[in-house]
Amino acid sequence: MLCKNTTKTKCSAAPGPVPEDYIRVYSMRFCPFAQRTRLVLKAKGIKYETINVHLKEKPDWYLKKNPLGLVPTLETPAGKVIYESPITCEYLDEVYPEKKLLPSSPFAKAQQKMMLEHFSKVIPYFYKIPMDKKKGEDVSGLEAELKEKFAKLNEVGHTFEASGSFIH
Ligand SMILES: N[C@@H](CCC(=O)N[C@@H](CS)C(=O)NCC(=O)O)C(=O)O
Repeated sequence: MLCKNTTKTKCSAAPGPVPEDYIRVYSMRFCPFAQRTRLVLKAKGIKYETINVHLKEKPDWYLKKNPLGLVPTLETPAGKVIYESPITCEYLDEVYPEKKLLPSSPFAKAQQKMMLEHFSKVIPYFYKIPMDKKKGEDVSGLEAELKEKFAKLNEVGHTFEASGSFIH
C-alpha cells in the first residue's frame, strides 16, 4: 500500500516511471473492478507490475493520475494513463493483440459489453451482504435480490447465445 497514514503528508512518494516492456496497474487486492484488469493481464500473459493504493487515504499524486480516484488504473512506460475497468480491458486487448479476448464482430462485442453492464449490477451485493451480515442484519431480502439479478444475467446470456453471435 502506498499510503497508510492519516495525514497525507506521510504518504509514499509517487512511484517513478514504469519500466520498459511493462505496464503498471494501480489496484487494490479485493477490488472486483481491478480484478477485471488483472485477469486480462494474466490471461494475455502481459508483463505487469502492481501498485496497491490505499483507497481510504488516496495520495494526491494518484488523484492527479486518475481524477476519479478509483482503481484500476493502468500506466504505460510512456506515461499514458488509462482508467475505468472496461476501458482498461479493451485497451489491453487492442494493444496486446496476440491473444484476443474480445470478439471482432461489433455486435458480439456490444453484447459482451451489455453482459458486463448486467454483471455490474451484481457486484454491490458482494459487499453489501457480508457487511450487513456482520452487523447482524437480516440479509434475506438482499439475497433474494441477488438471486434475481443472477437469474436475469443467465437469461440475458442465453438470449445472446441464441442470437448466434455472442462468442464470435
Ligand atoms: N467504474 C469503476 C469502478 C471502480 C471502483 O469502484 N473501484 C473501487 C474499489 S473496488 C474504488 O476505487 N473505490 C474508491 C473510492 O470509491 O473512493 C471501474 O469499473 O473501474
